[in-house]
Amino acid sequence: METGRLKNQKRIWNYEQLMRNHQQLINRPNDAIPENSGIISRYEYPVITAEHIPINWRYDLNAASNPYGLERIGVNAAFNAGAIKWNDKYTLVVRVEGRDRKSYFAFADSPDGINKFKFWEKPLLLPQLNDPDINVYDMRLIAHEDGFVYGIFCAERKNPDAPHGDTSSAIANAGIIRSRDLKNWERLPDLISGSNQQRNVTLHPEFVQGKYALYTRPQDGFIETGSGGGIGLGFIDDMTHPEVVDETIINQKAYHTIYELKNGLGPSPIKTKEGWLHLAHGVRNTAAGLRYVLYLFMTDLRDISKVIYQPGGYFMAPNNKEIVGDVGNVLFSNGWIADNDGTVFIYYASSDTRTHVATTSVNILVDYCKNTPTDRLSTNESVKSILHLIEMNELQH
Ligand code: M1P
Repeated sequence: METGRLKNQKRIWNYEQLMRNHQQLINRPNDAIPENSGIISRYEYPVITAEHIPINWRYDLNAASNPYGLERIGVNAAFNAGAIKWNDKYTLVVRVEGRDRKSYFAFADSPDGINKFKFWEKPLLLPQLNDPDINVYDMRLIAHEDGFVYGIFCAERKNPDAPHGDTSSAIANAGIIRSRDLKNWERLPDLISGSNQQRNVTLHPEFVQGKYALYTRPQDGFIETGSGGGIGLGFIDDMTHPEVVDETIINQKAYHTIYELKNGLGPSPIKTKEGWLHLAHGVRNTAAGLRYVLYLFMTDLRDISKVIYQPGGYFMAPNNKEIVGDVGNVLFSNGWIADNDGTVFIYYASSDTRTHVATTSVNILVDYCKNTPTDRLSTNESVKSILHLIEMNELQH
């Protein structure tokens, strides 16, 4: 018979309590916190965390084989979610990262985009190519006008040319799946492009002159951008042979900006009357490591390679609790949903750990893009923008 501390440990196993706590977490009300800037509302709690992962994905519920009620397959983080409105539900494909550092995809949905996000029955088992994925992450979901929903994600494998003893060099490329029901997925070949490394790839939702238009982020190295410096745009004739041609950089990294080191597109753009609205992340280096913030820009409706508005600075940066996590000082977004009434739900992750929502509207985002001064790349130009605003305000009195 077990006595003392061991006996107490056995008492911890309480399946009902575990389920109750989990339900409470999922049903916890989440209040909006409007920001003084007027641009977005954040929410009190993240919408999805590692703790939201279903109990039966983590615990062996058989008391005989799990007498101590231990968690068998732990989750490290639940973040960087792609998003789509599907059957009237706000549906996310979440990057779930196990404690073994392998990420996988799992769908979750909510009736209102903010509350009660609940995972589907099982995580997604991705169809594999001949060269299996070692890790996958950051899926964008795109309802394309061809009738398919595409899932474009980063598929990572060890660099076969890494020198002996180098166990970390990797090759990242864009993996592609498509579906008509979000349940049955067809795997297409990985992206064929002129670049060694592709992350942050997503598809434009409409055909452009009969072709698929793809946003890319070519890089020379897994971490180093090298000569590939920004968000690219290229074209594909046939998604079953996804070779991107005419890839050009449409949004560049630049010295002493929030995207000095690198940038990358988030989700696919939202169509507005005044242009395509884009959400991206910008990265700069600091003494404390990389800092990832979110920014917006708009492109022309007729020429999607032309940036027509780009507000200076960031749109959202990690704040308070968001700064801390597995990879600190990071905001990242690869999913947003624009509702028919113009409400926009921005699903963003903080510090590679958890998923949040921020809400705003298409009108506010367009106004923000059109009327926030651009970054004119020097401190004096920034002061001139402030002086101009003060002058304009003086005219009000
Ligand atoms: O750790 C921050 C982010 O780093 C990568 O983004 P990028 O390719 O732009 O540097 C990705 O691994 C992303 O998942 C991660 O959130």
